Amino acid sequence: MATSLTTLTDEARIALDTFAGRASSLFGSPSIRLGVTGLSRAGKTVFISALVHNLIHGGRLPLFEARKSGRISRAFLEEQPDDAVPRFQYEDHIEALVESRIWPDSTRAISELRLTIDFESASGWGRLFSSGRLSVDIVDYPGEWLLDLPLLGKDYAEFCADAFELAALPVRAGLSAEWRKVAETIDANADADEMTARRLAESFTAYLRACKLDERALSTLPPGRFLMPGDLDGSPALTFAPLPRLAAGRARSGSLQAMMERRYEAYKTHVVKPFFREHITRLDRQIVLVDAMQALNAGPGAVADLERALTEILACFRPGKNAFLTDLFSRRIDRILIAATKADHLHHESHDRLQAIVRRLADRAIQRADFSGAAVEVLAMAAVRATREGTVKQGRETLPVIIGTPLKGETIGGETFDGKTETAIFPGDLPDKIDSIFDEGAGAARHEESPIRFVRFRPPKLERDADGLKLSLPHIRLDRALQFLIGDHLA
Ligand SMILES: Nc1nc2c(ncn2[C@@H]2O[C@H](COP(=O)(O)OP(=O)(O)OP(=O)(O)O)[C@@H](O)[C@H]2O)c(=O)[nH]1
Ligand SMILES: [Mg+2]
Repeated sequence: MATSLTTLTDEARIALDTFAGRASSLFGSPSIRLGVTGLSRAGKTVFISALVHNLIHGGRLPLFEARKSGRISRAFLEEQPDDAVPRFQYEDHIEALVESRIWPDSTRAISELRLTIDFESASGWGRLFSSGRLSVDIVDYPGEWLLDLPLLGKDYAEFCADAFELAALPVRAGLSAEWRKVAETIDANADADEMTARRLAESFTAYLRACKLDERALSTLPPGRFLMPGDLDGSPALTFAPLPRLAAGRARSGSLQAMMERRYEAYKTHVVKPFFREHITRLDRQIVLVDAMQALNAGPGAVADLERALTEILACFRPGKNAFLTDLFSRRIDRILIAATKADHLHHESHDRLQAIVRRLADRAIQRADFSGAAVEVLAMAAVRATREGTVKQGRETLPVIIGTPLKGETIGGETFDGKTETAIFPGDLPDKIDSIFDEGAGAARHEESPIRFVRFRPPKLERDADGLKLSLPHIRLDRALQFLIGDHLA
């Protein structure tokens, strides 16, 4: 009874929200909500900062038509529509990137920004009818939270089965051994006990954390709040874990299984669903950022895991398949850009290969999700270009290199960098036969020699123009991304 009541109020609220959204676009300036989607460390915060900076500061955007043809008169930040959501700290992020040349911290909570663009329509017809103003609302959030969306379609028993199946994979077996050992000793039908629940949740969280470390770079790690709890740390809704050998049918009242099941459902109701409802279902356009470089660097097991996470997450954006989710969508996403970020880690000769790899990664997800009616494009890009290109002569050979300042503590072939010295690095080539990258059997347990040499660079030192003003942040194909995501609204 209680659950059906929540559902009812949920839906009533969404209907109201949608009405309010339409009304404001009838009477105010038109607005679109751009979803910046991506797992943790994919580059969401950097992408949003660079996008806004380039629009506000007249960045070089030759492939963004409205800018190229000089039709944008002004781009500026405006008050955001949702009063209860913190503002995206744009100025702080830019200060960090441009002045201190450090990357922003991992995002711990949700935030929002409204960017408004004044433009002149390209056609006389459009000039007559369009207000010449478009507001773009962008939301930033911790990537881990995205991992929770697939849980909405799973009950506790399915969550447990999936968790144990994943944990037994070669790439995870070692990392999960301790948690599984603890879990094996537990009788799901025993009396509920807080200390047991805590011990299991802690051990399960430790396993998820180990999977996330750089050298493993695994992606499918729900529940997301176990890794990024925000203000829910230690609450009952976060103190649960998968149990082995569940009782068939209904769990005995008062048992550990009943307790875990209730908490799992509470997590979905109070944590996942509000996030999904308030932020995901209201999107018009979406960019999905994928850090393929990190997964490639860690080996085929990590690549397969990234593909799994993407497929499950994109399925949640699919209209029409899952009735429960579809009902929640108030709008329809009509364009989706899947973008391989951090392409500045590779020489441009490899950009097409990176794009092909991400296309292949997303392929199954796109097919399974069946985004009927939505245009989907794939792109290799860098929101902030931290390197430039050059060549180095080695004997008779001329090697293409990338030049940048590796972050302090990064290593390559035994050399450790100090965070100050500019260095030329031969990044290696991505293989032209991409099948080997996806062959999980090949090097799953131990990671194989990676085809690329991957180091993180500091954000770039900005050039100054003749007047001594700093130019805007350099990028790779950010303009193409912009054209696809909002270009048609500025036509
Ligand atoms: N070279 C380069 N590095 C990037 C770029 N974008 C992101 N990075 C790197 O990736 C890291 C993560 O980027 P963020 O934008 O913080 O990622 P996020 O998706 O917001 O991550 P969470 O907030 O943890 O979900 C940064 O600290 C940089 O090291 C890029 O365009 N070029
Ligand atoms: Mg972030």
